[in-house]
Amino acid sequence: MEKKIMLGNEAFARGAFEAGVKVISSYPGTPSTEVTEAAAQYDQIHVEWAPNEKVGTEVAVGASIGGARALSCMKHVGLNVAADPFFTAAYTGVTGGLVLLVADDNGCHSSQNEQDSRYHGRGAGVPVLEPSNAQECKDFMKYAYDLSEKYDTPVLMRSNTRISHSRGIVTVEERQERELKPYEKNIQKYVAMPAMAKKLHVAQEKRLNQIEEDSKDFPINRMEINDKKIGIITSGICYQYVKEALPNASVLKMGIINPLPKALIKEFAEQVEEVYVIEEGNPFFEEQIRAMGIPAKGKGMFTIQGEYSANMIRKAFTGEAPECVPAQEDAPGRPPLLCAGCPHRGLFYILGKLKKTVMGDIGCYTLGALPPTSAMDACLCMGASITMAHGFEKAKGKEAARDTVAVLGDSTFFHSGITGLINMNYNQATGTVIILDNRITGMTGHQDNPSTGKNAKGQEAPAIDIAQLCRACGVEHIVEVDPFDLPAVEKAIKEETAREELSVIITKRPCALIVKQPDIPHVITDKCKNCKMCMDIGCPAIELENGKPVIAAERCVGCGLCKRVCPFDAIEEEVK
Ligand SMILES: Cc1ncc(C[n+]2csc(CCOP(=O)(O)OP(=O)(O)O)c2C)c(N)n1
Repeated sequence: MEKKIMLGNEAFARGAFEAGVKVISSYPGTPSTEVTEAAAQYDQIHVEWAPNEKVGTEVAVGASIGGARALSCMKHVGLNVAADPFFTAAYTGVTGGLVLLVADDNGCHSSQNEQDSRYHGRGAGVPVLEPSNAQECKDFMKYAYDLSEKYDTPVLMRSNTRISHSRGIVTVEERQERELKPYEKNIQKYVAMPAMAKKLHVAQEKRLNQIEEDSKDFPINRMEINDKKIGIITSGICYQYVKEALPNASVLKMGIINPLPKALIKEFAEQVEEVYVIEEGNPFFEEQIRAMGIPAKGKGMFTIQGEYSANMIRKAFTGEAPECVPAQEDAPGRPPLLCAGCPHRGLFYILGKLKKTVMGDIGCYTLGALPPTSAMDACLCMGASITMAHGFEKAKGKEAARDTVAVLGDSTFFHSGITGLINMNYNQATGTVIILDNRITGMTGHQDNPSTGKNAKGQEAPAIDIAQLCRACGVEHIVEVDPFDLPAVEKAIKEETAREELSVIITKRPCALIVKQPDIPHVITDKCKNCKMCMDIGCPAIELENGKPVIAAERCVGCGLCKRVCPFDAIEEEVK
């Protein structure tokens, strides 16, 4: 058997491959994205990017009804978007095995919150599995499909940033090809209307109870009895921290985390003197274990915030922790910035200059909120820019809201912006929506989307024309501009926000990382009056040297935006 070093997410994909999965439909979201990207390398699997997580989940449900093993992957907040099909699929159950993979982000490395998906699994009443290393990512995936088919239920596979993004040695095996399970019409099972749903709910509760009872024998749980003074109940990445910090402690490592393997927990608690629960996030295990009458300690010692570490656990138990090398105190702060050459920069420069109120959204462009452009007022969740701008207008009245615009990216528009735009048209809004079409899903690492002309496997696909789509949503006034053509951007914003009707501005320029600029760096000449206007665009290639701006040639991609904002023609292309 071959061994490979794999990222947790690659191992999940390998597990799906070996389990004979046929259909994967996902929406990107850090830290889950690479599962779908890695799976797209396998010819035997149909892999697609869906426009959002609800669509991806429903495609997977359809594939499962059709008899195939299916998967949908998403980040934690994506599960909110998919919650509607997810909660009811938990009633209907499956034909082919169905797994939803959700990756949490403890520590908010790349997310707007630290939402704990375990509650969704419990709320929906489905089994939740949580691996603790790359090998388990692969093995648990295969186990999840067996569970799904055995108990007729979707399974939630829970990961997080550390599990998804760390590498480990994985033993790979052959794919087990699976015949499609025959489709049989069964409206009692698949038509979730009230009369059926009541019965389905009863069946769902029964199977969950059965899973709980059987879970004491699941090989994915492990009891390690060592020193009996300290007994730790844990799962996932925290297991690794515990083993490093307290190698002599007794540990119950749970692989299934909903329903909790209660019989094992009881058996473990009886064997150790003190029970501790170590889990990142909320006291999900602790509260349930305490409700079993076990006086477990947990959040009294540990925070619900951020990520844990071996050091933090060692310190909590022994009062001591090895010295960490402190961060260099005088190291300069490095706030995140739009890339050099990013097309979004031109738009935010003008929005800042015009002092617009900007209802923002999630994508690379959220960085427009930070200095020096400081051109964003709110950012909530994907698609919310359009709907927040609409609510703002309805609250304040059309005149007072005239200086307000919504700003969102192309992928975000497809994800959940379209319905907001339809709502604006239907409810007679007069505002302006700006769609930043950089022809890619930039923030999550360049996934294709319905307007890029390519599918998840990199093959040609139909490309939706965003302007036509907006027109079909009822918008009559649509302007397309190059975001680096600053006078045109300014004109469009002024004219469209002055309008009495709803309008859309589409800024069109590909992401600087997909279309290489000519690569001719710019230089600042003697004509420079040190007005520092070029610093206002926040380009990472422009810095101050002895109080004067200079362009760092190694970072400059030659986009020329600085040249366009310089009032003294002091920026020129470098002649080599
Ligand atoms: C519900 C949800 N799903 C996924 C994500 C992850 N995510 C953040 S922004 C984004 C898309 C960004 O692409 P786009 O709108 O095209 O803007 P760009 O980054 O290219 O500027 C994604 C997928 C998220 N934050 N929330």
